[in-house]
Amino acid sequence: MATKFQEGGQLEAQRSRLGPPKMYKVVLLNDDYTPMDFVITVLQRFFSLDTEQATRIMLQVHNEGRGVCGVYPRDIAATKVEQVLAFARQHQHPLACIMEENE
Ligand code: TYC
Repeated sequence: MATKFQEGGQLEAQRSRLGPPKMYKVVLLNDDYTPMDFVITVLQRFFSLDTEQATRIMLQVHNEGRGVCGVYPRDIAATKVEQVLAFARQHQHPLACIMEENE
């Protein structure tokens, strides 16, 4: 316990000297096959968006090729990408989702 606490304290001190942690955008990409309703469901389920926000982002992806679902610390962004891809594969849709550094 004592060791863990010390390690945690050192990591915390290092991070504050280096500034805030990097943040990552989770981005949905367009394709010709995934149904629009399914994309709206994904945005509601994994990004806690209401129907209006989810519809707006889905249409942006459909019309412009990509759209940002949210911006998160690295581990959370990576988990969201995995969850979206697993859910899409379960339903046999080719939906693509990536993360990229938020500059
Ligand atoms: N282009 C798809 C269609 O016409 C809809 C779609 C929207 C697919 C967003 C993927 O990330 C996406 N059914």
